[in-house]
Amino acid sequence: MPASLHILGGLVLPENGPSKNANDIAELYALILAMATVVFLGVEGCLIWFMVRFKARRGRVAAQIHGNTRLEIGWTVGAAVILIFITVVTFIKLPGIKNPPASDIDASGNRVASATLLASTDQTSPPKGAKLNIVVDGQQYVWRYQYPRQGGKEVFAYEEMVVPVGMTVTLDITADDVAHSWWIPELGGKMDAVPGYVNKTWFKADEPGLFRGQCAELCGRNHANMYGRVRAVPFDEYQRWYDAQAAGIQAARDQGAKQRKQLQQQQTEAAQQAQSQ
Ligand SMILES: [Cu+2]
Repeated sequence: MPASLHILGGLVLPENGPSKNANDIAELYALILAMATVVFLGVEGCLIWFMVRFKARRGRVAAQIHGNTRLEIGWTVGAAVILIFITVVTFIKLPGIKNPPASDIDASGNRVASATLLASTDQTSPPKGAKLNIVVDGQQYVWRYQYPRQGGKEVFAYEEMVVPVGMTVTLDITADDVAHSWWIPELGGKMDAVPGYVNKTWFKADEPGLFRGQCAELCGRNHANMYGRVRAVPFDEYQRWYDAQAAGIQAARDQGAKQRKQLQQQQTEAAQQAQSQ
């Protein structure tokens, strides 16, 4: 990713950052924007120049021209060449945007040597090595993330997704109620979250950071507050977060079970008292 594109990200280009798919999208966008700028300046330049050069003057008679075969073939072929060029470049870029690459780290967070292969045909499985699969569930008006179980621990989170740097994260995106749309611009394209469907996408944060996004499909009156965030952290920090989150969830469950038990006990006692009276 050229540094200049990085700087322009969010200004004239789509936001992009540490994930290759987002960068490929930004590069495609930049290429098409550059070509469109050349065409725009050419057309508008000619228009203004002709307006000045051939404007009405006293005693001047307009020439009557009927068609110009060479010119017409020229601009038809020119436009076709531009379209073919854009198509070819898009298809060259597309696999890098769609298919997740291998992780830079293994399941325990150690760096792996050659993680540059891009050979996936199946969106769900990076070609080799570790991956982290998270189920993203859109709900009015919050994002819920279900993490894979690790040693019997259950982990989920809302709004902020914590992931390890260098790990290919595959997302199974769905919704509970109405259609939402998952989009963290710096980490790649947006993906619809539709009840009853699972859409797949991925990202790999090459550097740590906090990447913000928002539900990108009008989903109700509180749509504007349906934020999503991804926090990419070193693997150790991720593992600590995962364990703490699992412990917190377990503690809340235990607490809930205890309270339920107390409540049941109280009810039983009350019933017994009522009977004895
Ligand atoms: Cu929404």
